[in-house]
Amino acid sequence: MFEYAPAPESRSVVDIAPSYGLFINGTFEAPGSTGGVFKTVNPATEEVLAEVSAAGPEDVDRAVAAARSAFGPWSALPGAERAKYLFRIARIIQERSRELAVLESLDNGKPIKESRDVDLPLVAAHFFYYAGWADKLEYAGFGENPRPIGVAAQVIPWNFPLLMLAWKIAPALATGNTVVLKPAETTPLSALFFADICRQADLPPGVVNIITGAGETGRTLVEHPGVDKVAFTGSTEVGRQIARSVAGTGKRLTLELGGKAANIVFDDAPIDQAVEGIVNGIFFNQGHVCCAGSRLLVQESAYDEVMESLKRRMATLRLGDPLDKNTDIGAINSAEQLERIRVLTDAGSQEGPERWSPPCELPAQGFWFAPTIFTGVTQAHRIAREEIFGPVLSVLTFRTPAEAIEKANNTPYGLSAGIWSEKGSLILAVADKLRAGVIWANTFNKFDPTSPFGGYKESGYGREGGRHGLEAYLG
Ligand code: TXE
Repeated sequence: MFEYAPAPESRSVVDIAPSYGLFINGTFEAPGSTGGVFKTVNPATEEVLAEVSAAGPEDVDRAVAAARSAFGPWSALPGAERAKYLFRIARIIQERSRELAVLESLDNGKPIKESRDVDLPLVAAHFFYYAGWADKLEYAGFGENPRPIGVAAQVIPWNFPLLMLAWKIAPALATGNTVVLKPAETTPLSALFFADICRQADLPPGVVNIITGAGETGRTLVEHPGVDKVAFTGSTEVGRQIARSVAGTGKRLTLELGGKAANIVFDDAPIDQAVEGIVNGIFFNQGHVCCAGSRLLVQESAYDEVMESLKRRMATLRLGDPLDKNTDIGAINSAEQLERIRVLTDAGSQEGPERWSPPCELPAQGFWFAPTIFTGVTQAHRIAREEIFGPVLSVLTFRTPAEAIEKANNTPYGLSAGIWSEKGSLILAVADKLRAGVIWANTFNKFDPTSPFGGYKESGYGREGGRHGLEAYLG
């Protein structure tokens, strides 16, 4: 696992200040008397990266008021003018992508090759894509004079900090809404750098406000009476709380919550390709992915071949320094998340399934978890039912397509699924019966700004991405 160690990407390309304020009405401000401060750390080293402000109720009031004042003029701008700002933001993101990729890997723990080659290109692509919509809304079937909703409260998680921000802010701005966004408390830095990009792009003050803080700040924001629309990505538990608090207020709500996706491999699938898809499906971003292929369903007749090839491939994965360009598996984002993974994997070991990891030495400092598979898993086991959100794969088997469908759908979630087969007719027939918002065929974890993304059941409701992503921001 550690046979080769090239020079890491230099962290000197990013200049992190010792402390950050809240970005309200176009300027960084210290929190008021109800706020505070907290530290954000590099999960690979536990080194403190910066001190960040925790917005209190007064700060939330100011941010919502700033977004409200900016809403009138911003929504009155011709779409082509709003597009210019979004194009400008997209170009600045491209120009600063090396710096932002290093920052994201430092604050989140993800491998630099993922932040550099996946996150950042997709972040820019979302701004370009929605910039292109801003002056075409009346042609998209939303009515002759599509109306923005108003002030959007957006609360995002830590697994794709800048990409989740792009998913939320780009369509909101394209449609003429203004925004107060709260990043996750373990990954606030890239959102604060994005605030600086808004200034660089001369975005009018108040159109985007970034307030940092923990769950309490998020709760205060989504419950604020000055908010017209709430967009949340995070845990199902918090999603439920938000749905309850928003009920009856007239606020519009979209929720993107957890998942327990099935990656279904039929015996006629090209096995090498399928194994790449299985590895990418669960080990990409340390498995901190809501649509991760965390349940592998293998047809019994292909089981031995798939497992042998999968273990061989897993033994080549390199775990370590997120800034090393050859790292495949970085750090777990926080001590809390590591503990959640440990609790569920301990339960897995105790319940009977067999546990396997390739030989792997974990760094002494920081939060780490070796890539792990459990075989002999049944649907009754906790590791087959609960979202682990880590580099842990539960392997189940099936004999017939009907059994694969039954097992894939046997989950309270419904966000994504993957199907591997040479037969197009089989893929279509199975896909038709899966209750999942996104279904990949002979690939996994493919994202594109033009495609809608969202779930069924406890995975939430509403769609982000594509034309559908605009609907959520039009009244
Ligand atoms: O999520 P939280 P956590 C799942 C995953 C993970 C588990 C817990 O299974 O192990 O959730 O992660 C803010 N009102 N997902 O604890 O708490 C919080 O500050 C308003 C899947 O990190 O939901 C952060 O900004 N906001 C998921 C954001 O919500 C509140 C991604 C997410 O944090 C709040 C993340 C409240 N009452 C975790 N409480 C996915 N769908 O991708 C917290 N927050």
